[in-house]
Amino acid sequence: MGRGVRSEAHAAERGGDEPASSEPWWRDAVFYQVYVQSFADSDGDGVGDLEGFRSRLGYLELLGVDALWLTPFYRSPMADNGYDVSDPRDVDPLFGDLGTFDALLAEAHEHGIKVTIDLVPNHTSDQHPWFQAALAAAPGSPERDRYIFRDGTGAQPPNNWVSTFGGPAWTRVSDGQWYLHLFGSEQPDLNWTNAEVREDVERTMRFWLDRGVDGFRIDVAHGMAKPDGLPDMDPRAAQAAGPHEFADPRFDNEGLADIHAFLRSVLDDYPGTIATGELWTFDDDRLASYLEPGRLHLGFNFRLALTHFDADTLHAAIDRSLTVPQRVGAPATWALGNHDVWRQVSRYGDGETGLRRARAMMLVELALPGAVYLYNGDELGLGNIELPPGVGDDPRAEDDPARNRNIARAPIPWEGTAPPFGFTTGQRSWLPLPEEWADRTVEAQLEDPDSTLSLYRAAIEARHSHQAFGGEGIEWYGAPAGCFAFRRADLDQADDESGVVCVLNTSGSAVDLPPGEVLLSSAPLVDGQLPSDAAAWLV
Ligand code: TEU
Repeated sequence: MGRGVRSEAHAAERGGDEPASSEPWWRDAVFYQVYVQSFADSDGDGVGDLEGFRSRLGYLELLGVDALWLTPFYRSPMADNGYDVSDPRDVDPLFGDLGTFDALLAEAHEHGIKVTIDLVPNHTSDQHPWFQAALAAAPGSPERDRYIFRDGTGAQPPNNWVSTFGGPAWTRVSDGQWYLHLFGSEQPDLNWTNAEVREDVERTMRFWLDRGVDGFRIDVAHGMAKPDGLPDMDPRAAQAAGPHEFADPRFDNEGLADIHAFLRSVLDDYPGTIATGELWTFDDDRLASYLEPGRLHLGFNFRLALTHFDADTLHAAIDRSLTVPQRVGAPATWALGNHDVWRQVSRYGDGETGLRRARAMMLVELALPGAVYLYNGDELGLGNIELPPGVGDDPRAEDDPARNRNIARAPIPWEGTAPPFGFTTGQRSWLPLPEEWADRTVEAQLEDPDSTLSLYRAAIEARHSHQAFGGEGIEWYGAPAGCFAFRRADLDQADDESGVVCVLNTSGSAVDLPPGEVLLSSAPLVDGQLPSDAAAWLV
């Protein structure tokens, strides 16, 4: 059954007279992030590819997701797993070709699944023809103006900015000038005040939109604009964990409003397509400004992912994440993780405890109004992996192995009893799959009603079919210490006492549940009580 059919049914269940099309699909969609090199490998080289992914589309329909986000599969020297793009309008041979992409796009649409892809407009690869031309050209040339080249002071770079991967954000070229890179030195930042940069990004967007994609996830959407004069940063900002507590002129600059409006204007030529900004922005006003009408549709932010498993702090984080976008008429966007942060199972304590908490948080996340992003493997309850020395190097971990993001990017275990669990027909996968994942494979979980995969499927299904998920509000209930409870319902209908109540227990002991029938619970009830590290939905 196509998604369109289902959303009509959904609207009818809500009792609205509005046709289903009046609510844009993305406002409450469940997105699924496919980390392409880790999803499914069709050619045995140990790296996931577009054909492998296409062959597994049925799984995503079974899971019930509405839309996909594919991480970069463009031509790239792979210095940063494809976020260093040398040709944004072609498929890297590692992943297939344009024909494979077109086939998978058509097939995803046949399954009723929307497809969004990554757009990397902040920087290119150092192997991009533009950057090669810039290196060959003289200081002050039009070729250099597409990037951010500056003179330093003696042997000192132009300012004190550091790369988010560590070390200076400037690299010196042979004639003495420096170029800026907020990420690796293989990822020179583009100059967004240069008209050619805009034209080229527009060309890239239209290239993929004309092929039929449903939108983009905008990489580093808080970073494309740089402030005049490139003032120094507060060095403490580099160490700040998550929230930007110190002055950081590298990000969140004024010029972004115009850039976001420009991206939006291109998308507006393709009705129904969207831009989701990757926003490491923790200032509420600024985050809201990015989502004003005429700017980005959705703001993928990290507040929920960076909040630890504690009912009170989660309650506050949810309130903020909900109200900030709603101020400007945008839906909230929820994510517990992605390919840049630790797997939630590992963040919440690893082992059985980590898994229990991750399952509970999934029920919380899917009960919330707005768009939800899931990251491939979360539905299998995967945690971080250990990397043997020399395997899976990450440019972010050059100075500090603890910052390696590849521990959260292991391939998907599909079937069988030993690695590589059907991920590849070859012997080796680009990152190892742990032996212990024999009970985490798709095959092992699919028919098991108690599995994490079954819980995800049931939650996504209920989110799509239950009328309580129609509204955009939540109402908090009183709850015992260490717990919270909210009712998800259409709050516009004042007398509506229906709805789904979501209860989370982060306390150390079991608690009584409010009245109602248990629709789903992340762990079995114990004598009718919700155990610790668990959540439940009641109707
Ligand atoms: O990530 C950007 C990013 O996550 C950050 O480094 C962020 O700017 C910083 O932590 C703020 O504190 C995206 C991709 O998701 C990532 O995989 C890429 O490596 C990066 O862009 C470069 O393209």
